[in-house]
Amino acid sequence: MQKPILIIGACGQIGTELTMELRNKYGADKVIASDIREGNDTLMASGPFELLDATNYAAIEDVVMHYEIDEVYLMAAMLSATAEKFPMRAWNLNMNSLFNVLNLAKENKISKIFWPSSIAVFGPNTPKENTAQSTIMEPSTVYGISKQSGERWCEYYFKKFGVDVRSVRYPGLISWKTMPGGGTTDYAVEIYHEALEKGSYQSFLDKGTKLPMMYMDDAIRATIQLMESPAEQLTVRSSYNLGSMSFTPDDVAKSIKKHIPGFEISYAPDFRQKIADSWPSSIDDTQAKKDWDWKPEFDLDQTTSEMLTNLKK
Ligand code: AKB
Repeated sequence: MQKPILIIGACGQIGTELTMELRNKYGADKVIASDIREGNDTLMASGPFELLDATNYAAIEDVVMHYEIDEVYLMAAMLSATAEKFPMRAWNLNMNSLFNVLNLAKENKISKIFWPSSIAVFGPNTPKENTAQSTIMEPSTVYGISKQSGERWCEYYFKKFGVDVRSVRYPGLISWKTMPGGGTTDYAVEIYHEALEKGSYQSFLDKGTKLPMMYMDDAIRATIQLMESPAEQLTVRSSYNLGSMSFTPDDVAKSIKKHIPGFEISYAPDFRQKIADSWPSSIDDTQAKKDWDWKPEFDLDQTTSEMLTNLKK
């Protein structure tokens, strides 16, 4: 029987869908959602919720003890674009929240952790195409530095203390249920909203900026699949490369035009262009495929069709 799960950062873009999917799978009362603020009505009505600051160790420990939590998914984080504006706040949130859950596991108060890393761990010196699991990293953003450090700490806690921590390097994630906030890949969600509302979109990334991306259903499936895999199959305890598709703003625009022929896109790159330019264009996820049978399902046209159909509703 599934033991109770705590999701920290349950009201964000990934947390919302992860919470709903885990509740469908294991039962609503087995999945405790928590965040610094309340989430949307559907999430709030779907099961137990706690207001929780991910940087407060004692508060997390109280919730863990109260609900007899066994697994924690730590989804709270400040993303790349916002982190450039508030470097110390980003470092504080992204690192201290991770230490809090790693230390809870070290003290045997929880037994398994999921922590998200990102393609932002790579930097301008990383080979851009088919970026390998292990390669030059040297991230040049505040967010990337925090994720790269987090990966090192995850592996350290696994090797030194036997902490069962699991992680994937998410690409940009596309979803219609909850908006992303503060990321460089957010254009790939905004574009669908504005295509329906205005018939046009001004992209903050340039026409040819190719980045690794993924539809949210694939991301949620990958996350749960990794968490359910037998520990002895996992050879990576920093974070797994996770691939799906790669596209440019121009590619999305062309895909949208198949549904909305009059759709128009224009380009006004801002400070996020430099962040995007430092990231890979495509990802080699051979290790995830080998270790836990990872297989993406959605390509760009399927994503476009899902996004437009569901947003229209
Ligand atoms: C961001 O754009 O900051 C995130 C990410 C790629 O981790 N979506």
